[in-house]
Amino acid sequence: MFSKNLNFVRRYFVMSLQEAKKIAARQAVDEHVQSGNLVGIGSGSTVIFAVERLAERVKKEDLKVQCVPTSFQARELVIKHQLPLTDLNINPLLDVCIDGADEVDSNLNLIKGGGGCLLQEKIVASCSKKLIIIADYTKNSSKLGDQYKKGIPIEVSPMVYVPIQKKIERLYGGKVELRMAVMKAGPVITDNGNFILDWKEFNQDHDWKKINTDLLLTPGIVETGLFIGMATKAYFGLKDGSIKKQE
Ligand code: ABF
Repeated sequence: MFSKNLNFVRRYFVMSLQEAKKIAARQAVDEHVQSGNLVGIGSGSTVIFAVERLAERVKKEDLKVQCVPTSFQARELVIKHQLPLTDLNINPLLDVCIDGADEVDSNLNLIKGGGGCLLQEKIVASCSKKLIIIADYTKNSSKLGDQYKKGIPIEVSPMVYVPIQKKIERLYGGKVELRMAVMKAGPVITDNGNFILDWKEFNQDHDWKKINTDLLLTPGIVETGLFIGMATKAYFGLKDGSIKKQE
């Protein structure tokens, strides 16, 4: 009986979370993508709904778009939906990038990279006129670290991950862990052949802009999952089926 109830609660929660992602994604695509646009395609589960909506509009409205993916997953998604692919060397400035996030604070600062695609995500976002974030209600927080407990992802060169781990812990505190693959078979390797460190239990009152700049000056740190001052607007699907917009 207890496990039946638990399953019901779990199913309801999962479904409503999926629904929350879906409504945010569809609304963002409808409000920010126009025919002729070059669109950056983020990674993660929420972006799947955005690409589905794009494909739907291409069929229904004869919308013309070209897409730049931020990961292998995003590229596969674009191909599956038969959307035209392009890249930043052909089209260096995109109209909009639509992407998910692990956490969004009240100043629209983000933690991204839970899926390990932070480098490409930041590159594509930095080449876009607008970065539109789509997420469910669990991603909305007041301070970075309030919601997302898996840490701030930092992509590093494999040859220097231990010195970087130690340096971050010494300078800023917290715990820095090497991200391992499922069953701890070995470290996660990014699409760019690097490792990922997850910086956990950090002080939430850091000056994130400064920390991000300092980290990026460290040889061996390729990119951080701190997206500071980059997002234009965020769409959060809420439990009651409404959407919260933040800009
Ligand atoms: C990527 O996917 C990220 O940077 C973030 O880690 C994640 C969000 O995933 P989801 O949409 O599945 O919550 O965009």
